[in-house]
Amino acid sequence: GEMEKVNTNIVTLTRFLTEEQVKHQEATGDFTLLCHALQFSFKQIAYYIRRATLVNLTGLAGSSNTTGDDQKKLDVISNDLFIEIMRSSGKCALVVSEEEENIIYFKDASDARYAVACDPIDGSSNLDAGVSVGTIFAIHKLEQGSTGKQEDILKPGTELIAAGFTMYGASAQLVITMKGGTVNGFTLDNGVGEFILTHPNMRIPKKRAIYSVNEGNSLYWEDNIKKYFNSLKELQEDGKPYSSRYIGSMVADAYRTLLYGGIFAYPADKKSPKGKLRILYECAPMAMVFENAGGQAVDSHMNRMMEIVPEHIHDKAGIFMGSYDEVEKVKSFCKN
Ligand code: AHM
Ligand code: MG
Repeated sequence: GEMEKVNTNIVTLTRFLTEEQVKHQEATGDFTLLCHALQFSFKQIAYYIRRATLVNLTGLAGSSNTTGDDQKKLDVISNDLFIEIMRSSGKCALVVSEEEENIIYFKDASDARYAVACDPIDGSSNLDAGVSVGTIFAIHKLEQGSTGKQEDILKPGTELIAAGFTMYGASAQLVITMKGGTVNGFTLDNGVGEFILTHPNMRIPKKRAIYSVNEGNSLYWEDNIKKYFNSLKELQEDGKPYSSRYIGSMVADAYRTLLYGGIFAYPADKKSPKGKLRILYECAPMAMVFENAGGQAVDSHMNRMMEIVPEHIHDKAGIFMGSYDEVEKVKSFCKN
């Protein structure tokens, strides 16, 4: 038979980053090296998640407790891996992690020019069931002359140099965007251990009748939020109500929303007046991805998420993000 046509012009994340670097004459290569370190941490985390599932199923773990505790350790392992990889990159002056109460400063990285915020495993309540989880990251540049201080990370999303996430699903999917740039998606080819560009220039559909929210919280929602979600359950112009999809892993819900369109929400409510999701390493980086893909992201006051300035590193916000038109719709209900 005819020889199968094989695509030999493959864009790996490494190639992609190198080509991006060449476009910026002032680039020193530091950012590229930081991204290399980042992608290595994602590969490591992906590997551990995959193994943990197996270890759990077969009871091969070194401890007697093969369920809860081992899985919980994944949070810790991923956090430790991430921090060590950032430290050893030499390009990162400080890290904020969901798993760490305080900022971690890397004093040895004296010429590091970046600060990274990260949720190493987001959606960890899903780990035991083998449901997709993810890592979210956000990269800031240090202020001129700074060797790393709190102000270098307590900045709004509009200041981000780059942001994105990796979803550990049937395959690991890495989505990255840079300031003023496009959104690009890469799939981890486990065979060669490389992230391959599979989703260049991702654009979120302008609208889609899918909503993603923990409806179990609706008792605590403000009235306008209730009205908005109730309106989605009525017949729309096409004669059908919206569909509901909720995984409970922000990265997985966001990734689906990015591809299919729709809206993802975690509103602030009477029980959690500041919302649940964290600004620095959950809301802002996701907002940057959604905006650069042509969508929108706002907080519970319908203010642009990218402009919210956190006071503390673990500050939270309500969030609505998704297709441009879907966010317009929630604004029409909730804007006062
Ligand atoms: P985590 O960082 O402790 O895993 O919590 C964040 C997760 C998000 O991934 C997800 O969107 C949300 O919490 C789900 O919360 P809930 O279980 O309240 O619906
Ligand atoms: Mg989280």
